[in-house]
Amino acid sequence: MADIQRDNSPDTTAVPHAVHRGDYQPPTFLVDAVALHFELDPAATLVRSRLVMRRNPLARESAGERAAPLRLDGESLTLRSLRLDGEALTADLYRLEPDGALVIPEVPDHFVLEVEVEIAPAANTELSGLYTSGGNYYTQCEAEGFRRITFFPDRPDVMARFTTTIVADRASCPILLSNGNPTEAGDLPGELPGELPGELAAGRHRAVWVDPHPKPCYLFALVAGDLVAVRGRFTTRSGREVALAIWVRRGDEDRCGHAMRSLKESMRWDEEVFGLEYDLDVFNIAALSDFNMGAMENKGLNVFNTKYVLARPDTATDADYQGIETVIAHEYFHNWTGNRVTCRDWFQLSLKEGLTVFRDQEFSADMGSRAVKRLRDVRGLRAAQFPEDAGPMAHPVRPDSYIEIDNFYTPTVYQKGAEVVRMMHTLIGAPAFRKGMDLYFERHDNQAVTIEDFAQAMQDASGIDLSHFKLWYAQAGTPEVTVSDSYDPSTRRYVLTLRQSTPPTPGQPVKRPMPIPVAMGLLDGEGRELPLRLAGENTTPAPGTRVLVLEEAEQRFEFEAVDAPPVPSLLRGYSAPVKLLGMPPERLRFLAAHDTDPFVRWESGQQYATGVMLDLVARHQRDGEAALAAPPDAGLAEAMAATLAGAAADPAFAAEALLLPGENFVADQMPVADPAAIHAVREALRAGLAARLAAPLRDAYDGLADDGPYRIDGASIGRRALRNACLGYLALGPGGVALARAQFDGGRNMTDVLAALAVLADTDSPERTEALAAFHARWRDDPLVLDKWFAIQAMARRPGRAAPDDLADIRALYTHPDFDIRNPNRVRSLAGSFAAGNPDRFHDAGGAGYRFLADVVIALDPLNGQTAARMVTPLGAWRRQAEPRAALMREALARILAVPGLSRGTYEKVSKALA
Ligand code: B3K
Ligand code: ZN
Repeated sequence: MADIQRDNSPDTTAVPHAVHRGDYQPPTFLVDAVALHFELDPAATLVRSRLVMRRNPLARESAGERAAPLRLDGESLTLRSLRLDGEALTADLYRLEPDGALVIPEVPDHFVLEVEVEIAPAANTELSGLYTSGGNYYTQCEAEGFRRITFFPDRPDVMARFTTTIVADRASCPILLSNGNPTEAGDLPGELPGELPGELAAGRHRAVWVDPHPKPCYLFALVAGDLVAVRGRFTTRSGREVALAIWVRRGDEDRCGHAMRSLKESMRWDEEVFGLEYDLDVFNIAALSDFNMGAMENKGLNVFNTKYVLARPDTATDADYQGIETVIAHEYFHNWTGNRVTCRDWFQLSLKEGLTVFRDQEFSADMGSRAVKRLRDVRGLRAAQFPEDAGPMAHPVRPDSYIEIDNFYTPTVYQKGAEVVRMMHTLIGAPAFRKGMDLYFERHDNQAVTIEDFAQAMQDASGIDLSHFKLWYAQAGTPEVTVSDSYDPSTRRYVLTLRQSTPPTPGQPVKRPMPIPVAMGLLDGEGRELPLRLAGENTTPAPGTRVLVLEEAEQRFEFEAVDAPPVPSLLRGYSAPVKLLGMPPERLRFLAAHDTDPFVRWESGQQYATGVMLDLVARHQRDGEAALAAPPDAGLAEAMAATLAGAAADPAFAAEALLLPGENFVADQMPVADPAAIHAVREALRAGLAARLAAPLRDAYDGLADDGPYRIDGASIGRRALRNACLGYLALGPGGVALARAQFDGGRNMTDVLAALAVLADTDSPERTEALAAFHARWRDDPLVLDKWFAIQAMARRPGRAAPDDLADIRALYTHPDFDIRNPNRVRSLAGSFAAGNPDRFHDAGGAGYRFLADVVIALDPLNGQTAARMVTPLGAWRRQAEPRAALMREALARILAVPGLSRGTYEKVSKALA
């Protein structure tokens, strides 16, 4: 072995540079097989790798040029030894680059490279690569974490077969997991094909895992430690027996039932809907509490944030249960959309993420209420993706460049990406979409491909030209569709005119018209569907929904044989991720009451309420508090009363319809936001509605009381949601605090307890103090529940209390003994919930909210750049605020940017926000 010991920590003084999509080159070298050997130790883990490599025949090397050198990515690795075809390499035969890469100038066309590195998992606070959490070992490699484990071509288009040997202390690490199938385990050292010889110390044991499926290194995983399994079985429809296991810390076994059920349902659903079966003998899920995101789809060994695994009625809300179902499904579905067929490069990220979100949305829709699922997904899109599209980080679903790829796991790539897939599904129809999926797997199994390849499969399977449609992947920004229409009773002709435009975004000043599928129907004055026939069509008019495609900047759609003046119902099911403008309030009210499409019913009610709120904000800006004294808008109050009266038919839907649009959503509809006025208006409107509807709200609340056993089915969830929506209003009236307190004390599940606590937290009462203290005392040792305690207080806004006092209380949570900046869930609970969920206090005109967020980012960045960068987002929206807020937000950003050695991700977010 060469006597070398070199550290390649990244050079933090270099100015980060951007990677461009157009610069893609195929890999110079391929890895056919990799054998990894880990000797686990918290301070000094040895990683030996044996790579069977060859030059890529497809790599471009211009004639006459010398054969390209071998370049392997690496970061924060200590190189111990290096052998090429069995020969130790002396220091003059390789070099370590400033970015951490290992370069070997001279290599043959085929060779075996053996590398030994040392890493320090316990010191890894970035939670990327191999790290420890609670004494156990976990990995996270997507997007570029594998290079923090060993030297490797860390890019998704290098797919290799992995064999992994893990050696560890048996007492502290009884469980050793990796990708693929387990082959051997035991105390004794042994020689396996492809494995490096190693000395095994006493008390240590080992396990060998073989993954038969070639995969990119971002899907590598290792989990080791003292874990217990909750087990299950699944038989695939072709008869493969799969052993399922969810690995958690001792004591959490009774919280895994819902995750296990969700997993089995996902496996069944993917077989039934897409014909996709699981392809290994085991499927493992490991859950831990220190995790940068929700979960990770590593082949055969998914790693999960405990938030998306652990649930018991007394610890988890209905929303948590639904989140678990969705995320378990999402990661499982990646086994085909992401793992078997993966991305050629990270610009194609939405190839796997948009498609897999679409799949998990469809799964959840099939498991519960399709209508409620859809409107919630749309609300999520508008809460996160629309602001992104309107802000400094706006980017196409397939971005053109990035500085830090971790910054591009965005609502645009995920949620808007899913909407783009959904539009294809709408345009070509479900049967052709299924054929397109089959063709995609037939063509590309075990390949790393592009978004074009996916669209091509859909085009070839459907015969529908999607070339214009692909603009959705390239053009950023949210299109705005304006509607106008006219009806001529003498000719019975109805003309619908739709216009579209997309605002400019950074780097894309001029936009082209997009192909926008508009699912629509026409209603007569009684709310009946009118038969539809476009001029020139030779068909019998048929009632119901049809899809128009708006492709030009402006298009007329002329309908014939329309017997009555119609009301158009547009974007049914939210058929495209656009903003619809130009619907007058009386039509919105009509549609909210009568449309046959539940999405349009909900949406029209929300748009109507938004209009009412925007009017009130304008009046508040003009007349001050006096504007709020008037009783609530009669149309809104009547709509709410009607919702309550008909709530029994669909409580979950009624609960959604009762909620007023959120403050951030209303702010997004204004050219310049006014957070304080929006908050005042929304609260006044809520109080007015609560007073006006006190009796029916109370009747509904009492009527929904449930003494039966806790159930997590759709009907029970809907009833709890409706009851808690009523509580939100009742709390504002006389006796409201006592009602919430009683629910808090008597609540038999976390959904009801937390809803009551949230209500109390927004009051200035002794009940608030007592309830928060009681909650803390009961749950102080339960991290996931304690996260809720932090979040509720971070989002609290007490009427009549001075802003500095509220902000001081929130800031005090940062120094609370239970706050831990190293735990991303805790950081998100406090700082993330505050910035996104408490707009009035975050946008405090004194700037204290901005300063707090900047302080968190600055403290977190050196420990965990990825999570720090995510926290920057709310500050980037300064252009949407008036002075003095805009200047104070810029000041907070500038203070972050001035910190030396900023992580690449935080640097990118902050510098783009200030550009
Ligand atoms: N693919 C992962 C996300 C990885 C994020 C890396 N910064 C989880 C998912 O989307 O399923
Ligand atoms: Zn995903």
